This record gives sequence, C-alpha cells and structure tokens, in this order.
Amino acid sequence: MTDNSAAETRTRSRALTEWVAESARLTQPDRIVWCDGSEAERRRLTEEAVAAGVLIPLNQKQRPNSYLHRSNPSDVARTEEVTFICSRTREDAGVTNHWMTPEEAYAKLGALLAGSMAGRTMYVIPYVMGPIGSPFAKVGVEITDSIYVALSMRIMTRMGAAALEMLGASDDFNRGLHGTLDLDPKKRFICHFPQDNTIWSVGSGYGGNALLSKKCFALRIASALGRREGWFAEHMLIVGLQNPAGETRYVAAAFPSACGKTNLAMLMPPAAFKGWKVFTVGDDIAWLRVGRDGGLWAINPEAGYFGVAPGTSMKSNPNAMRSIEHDALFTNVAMTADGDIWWEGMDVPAPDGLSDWRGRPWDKNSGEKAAHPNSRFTAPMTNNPVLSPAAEEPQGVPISAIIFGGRRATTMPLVLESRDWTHGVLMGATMGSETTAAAAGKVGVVRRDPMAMLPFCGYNIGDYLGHWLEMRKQITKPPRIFMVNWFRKSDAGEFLWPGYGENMRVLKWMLDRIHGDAGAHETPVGLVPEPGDLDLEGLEISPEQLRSALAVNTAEWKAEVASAGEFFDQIGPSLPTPLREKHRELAAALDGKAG
Ligand code: OXD
Ligand code: MN
Repeated sequence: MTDNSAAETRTRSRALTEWVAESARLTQPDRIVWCDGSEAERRRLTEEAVAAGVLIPLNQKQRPNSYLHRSNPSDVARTEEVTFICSRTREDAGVTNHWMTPEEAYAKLGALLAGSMAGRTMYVIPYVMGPIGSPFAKVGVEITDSIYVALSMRIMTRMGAAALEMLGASDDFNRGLHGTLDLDPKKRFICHFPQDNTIWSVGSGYGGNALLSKKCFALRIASALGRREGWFAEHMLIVGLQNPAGETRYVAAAFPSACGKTNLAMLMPPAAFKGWKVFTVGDDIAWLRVGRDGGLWAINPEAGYFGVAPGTSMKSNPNAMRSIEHDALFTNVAMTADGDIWWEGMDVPAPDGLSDWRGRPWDKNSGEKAAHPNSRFTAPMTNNPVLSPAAEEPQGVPISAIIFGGRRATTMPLVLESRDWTHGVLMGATMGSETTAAAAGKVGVVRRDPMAMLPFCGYNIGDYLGHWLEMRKQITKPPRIFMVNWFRKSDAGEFLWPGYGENMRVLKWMLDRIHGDAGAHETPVGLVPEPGDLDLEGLEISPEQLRSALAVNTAEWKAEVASAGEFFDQIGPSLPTPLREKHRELAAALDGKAG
C-alpha cells in the first residue's frame, strides 16, 4: 500500500490519522490519496478518470473543463428504502425513518466493506461545510474509492488543505466512509450514526447516496446535531431579493427534491420588475441559527450545485445554464454528436446523432427519454452570475420569510400566509407533495413531506417538529412563514400559474406583507391575497385563472386536513401537543365551528 503521506502529515488530528488507518485496515486499498483540493490535483484526477472511462470529455471548445459521467443504470437516484438512521433506539429514529441497530449496521456494512478496496485507490477528502472560519461551519472527512465522488466533492464543498487547517488537532469531524463495491442494489445501504457523527454508505455512486457531505451530513446528521446544539439544518434554498431602493431581504424556502428549488434560487425577475435583482445564496440546504438580534440567520453549507438537468433551459433558468458553461460535471444527460450535452426541456430541439444517457444511439420515436429524468449537473457556485456577495458571509444572512412548498395539482393555493409561528410550523409539518424522479420509486403520488425533510430528517420526526416549536423561545424576531404551490392545475390539467420568473410576484407580495402594506384576506386555512393584492404588471393571466390558483376550496381542504391527521396519527406520541391542537382548530374552522 502506498500513500502520499506529505498531505497526511499536514493533519495535526491524530483522530483523523487513526480513523484513516482503521478504514484502510478494513477496506484494504492498494493506494491512499489524501486530497489537497489543488488545481493540479483536479487535473490529475480528471485525467485518471478519463483514462478509466469514468468521465467522458465534452467538447472542450463549447464546454471547457466539463465532463460527462454515465452511471450504472441501476444507480440513478436516492434509494430511501435502504437508507437507515442507526440511532440507539428505534424511537430515536421515529416512524418516518428506516432503522437498524448501530451494532447490526456496523457489522453488516463492515462485512461488505472488508477488503472491498483491494486493487482500488482510497481517496481521503477533508472538507468544510459553510464559509471557512464561519461559526456555522463544520468539518467532515469522506473516505471513498470513487474518483467521481472525489471530483464532485471538490465542486460541492470547500475541500482539501483548508479543511485540514480548520480541523487542526481536533477530533470533531464527521466521519463518512463510502465504498462503491460492485453496485449490486442488493448490497446497497446508506447508514447514519448520529451519536457517532458517522456515515457508512455502500453499493451506490449516486450523488445523494455517495457525496456524503450533502444529504447524509448536511441534512441527516446535521439535523440531529442542530437539535442537540440549538439550530436548524433544513432542505431549503436561500435567496436574496434586492428592491429598486437597494435594500436586500433574504428568504429561505423548503421544497421536496426536483420541485424547482434551483430555479427559485436563481430566479430572473419579470421585465416589469425594473430595478429588482435576485441573488442566490444557496439552492438546496440551509443551516440556520439565532442571531444576536433574535432573528434567524442562514448560511448555505455547500459550495456548488447538484441540480436536476431536465427542464433547465435559457427560458426556465438562464442563470443555471450560465453556471454550467464551463468546469461542470454532468451525470446521465444525453450527448450530442459534437460532444455537447442535451436533455428534455432544454428548449432546443433534439439534434440528430444524439446518444442517450446510457450511451446508446437515441431514436426520437422510441418513446424513451434521451436524458434520465433525474440526470444532473454539478457546478461550482462561483460560476453563477447571480451568486450573492453574502454567500461567503461567515455570519450568514438574516431571514425575513420561511416558505414551504409542495407540488400539488389541487387544493393548495398559490400562496398562503400563516397566522403565527405554530400555525406556520403546522403548515410545514403537514405539507404534501407529489413524488418525483429524485428518489427511486413511483412518481406522482402525494405523500406527506414535513418541511420537505421526510427523506432527510436524521431523528424522530415528532421530536423534529418539537424542536421547531421549542426554538421559537429563542427566536424573538421570527421570520414570517408562508406556504406556496406553483404546480396547481385546472380541471383540464393545465398549470394555473406560469411559475419560474413570475414567482417573483409572489415573493414580492410576501415582502410587502412583512415590510409594507400588501393586503390579504382571511380564510379558515390562512391568509391569501386577493388577485388585486399581487403585482401583476406585465403578466397576462385571466382573472378566472388567477382566482382558481388562489382559491381555498372547503371540500378539498377537509380531505387535506383528514389526510394530515392520519399522518399525525402515524407519528404517534412524539407529535407535539400544540400541533395536534392547531390541527384540530383548523378542522373545526373548516367545519364552520369556532376554533
Ligand atoms: C437533491 C435531492 O439532490 O433533494 O438535492 O434529491
Ligand atoms: Mn435536495
């Protein structure tokens, strides 16, 4: 076994050196490479990945430094069925998580990992989540035998020497061990040990399963750390909205996977919104803490975007398209004959000679998609032309509003304002959304997805909701909480609201509710704008269509509240009493009885 011990000796953390040695004893790699995050290293690893067929160079004139990766066709999305929270008791994991005892998980995955890196290279990837030096930031180290993971982690995190520097001699870092094995789905397990700040993931190379910084650390483990330490780790984008007077307000918004978080985070305001600017702080994950002013402050712990490719176009998200012009990795998209990328919804017709996501010649008439529906781009946030100057701000940005949103064809109005914090938490807790291709399984089924955290909460969901209520005691200046739905459809099955950049109109209404004098009317389920309360300048939408988008239909809501009640029953005794009570009040209000 060889290693580049020059980098290793740069760490002063004995705990890290010992853990790497222990992992190597278990997995038996031929070589150990400590990643330093340098440009020279990126070039070297990229050359190796190309030589091994893991990366395919794209047309370097059209897309400099950009590469395509084709995954194993059985490994294209997160696999929630084999994702486990290995807390000490089943109760600690709660009913929404799969649970395995820590002993069983370590033994089972240990047996799979034993000797699994023989003939392979082990990459040791130290990384920081959050701006370096920020009081929010945390160090993780991922050990992996995947060169694709190593190169992706360089884009998605602040990786390398700076992380070792921040760690110093400390033993306080997340330990993520990832083994690709032979990608047999039967040997695929993603196990989280919150009490040990540890993740073991085997049998998958897919981003959400294998880039352990992202869903595994920054959400599942971090949510459990946040509960212990008094902060939140959330599945939220963070966006700054600057008005023509130059004032910037920030909102954080939780949506389930593949529901347009990246689009909202990079939104282009409509032409009529002269002087407005939008800045991206983050597109997927927010870590939020209570500031000295009693408000909530947020950072984006990541340094790059792992966005859903299909549907991304110059029309839907020009800033994302610019973010992937160079230095980007693409996974499972289609490739054109001249070595560029293509996917459905790119708004350019499919050229002749396309290879599909598996590398086969694509037949337009086959009825099959050329790009996988969960194909992705990975790009550094510094590529984003509207990256917020505050993205590196160690104290984060102050949050004026929290938004929850699902993908719902019916029931949920375009926007709904909560009456108070507990009502807002109830909205988030009972949020429903149709499933998407981001996770393996059936697409389009409505499931309850509290705060868009159903697949990402690292502990008992009832305790998680309790943490949201409990934190209110410290948040003396709470952000206002809203619910949105960009996806409501007419009886004829057409979207009622144009979405994308036009969503700015809804965001502006929220800011005007908080800081100005925008109107709203009371409904049993919350406050809703009248059509005239929204700034509709330059938007062609019929009054009936807008009324349908904003409508609160009592029959639909009774069914919604009943379904949310069933979900609350499943959570059982850990569900906080104030949420049960609020839910009962809501049901009574819909029945026309005083709450
Ligand atoms: C993601 C997801 O990749 O939510 O961000 O699945
Ligand atoms: Mn996500």
